[in-house]
Amino acid sequence: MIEVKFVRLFIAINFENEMINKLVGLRDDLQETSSCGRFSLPENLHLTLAFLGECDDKQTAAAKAAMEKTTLGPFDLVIDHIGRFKRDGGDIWWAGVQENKSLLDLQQKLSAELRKNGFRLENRKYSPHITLGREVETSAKPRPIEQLGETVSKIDLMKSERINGKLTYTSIYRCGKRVTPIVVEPYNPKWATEFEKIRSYLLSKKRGHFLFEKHRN
Ligand code: 2AM
Repeated sequence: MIEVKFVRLFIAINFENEMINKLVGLRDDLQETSSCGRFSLPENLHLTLAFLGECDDKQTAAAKAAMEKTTLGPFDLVIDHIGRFKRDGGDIWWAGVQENKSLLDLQQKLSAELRKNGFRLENRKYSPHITLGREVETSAKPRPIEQLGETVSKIDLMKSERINGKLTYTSIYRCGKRVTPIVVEPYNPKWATEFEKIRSYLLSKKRGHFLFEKHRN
């Protein structure tokens, strides 16, 4: 008999170290004002786009295919508040994402591709958050915070498992591009001469009038 192996999967945005350090600062602030709670490890801080649950090999391949079909242009993501989901036995506290059309588009496109590939996803409204702590009892209040953020250009298929009792998330597949910095050439005085030649030529032919006059202060 063939044994079918299942893995617990979700698709998430992971962050660079600088952003993780800032999120750890928020987690530490929360922990300091809490009498109890299970607080997220730095390596587990992420933003979930879709929770897939237990998947076999075929579903894992289908999830990868859906990610590939979801186009991802780099966009800026900003965290600007701390909030909570009320729960009996201790709340879930999180860092909240500022309203972001690019993020919602990404989440919706990805969900549509996942559904096409057979996944049954939750129909709840997407509420983007980065969990800082669970089962938290605290005197802290939900509040706006100084903005922090980074440019997002990739998404990860994450495996969730307990290793020696420790909740461990591992990226098993990554989609998207690293952001390539725009290279600005150093100023070259030759350009000024060339530009002046073109400008004089166009003005002499009365072709460049609109182009050059429009931007004159
Ligand atoms: P949470 O942080 O609010 O619990 C891995 O569990 C990731 O998937 C977490 O970010 C978790 O969000 C999210 N997730 C969404 N729906 C889930 C569900 N039904 N069960 C477990 N995790 C879920």
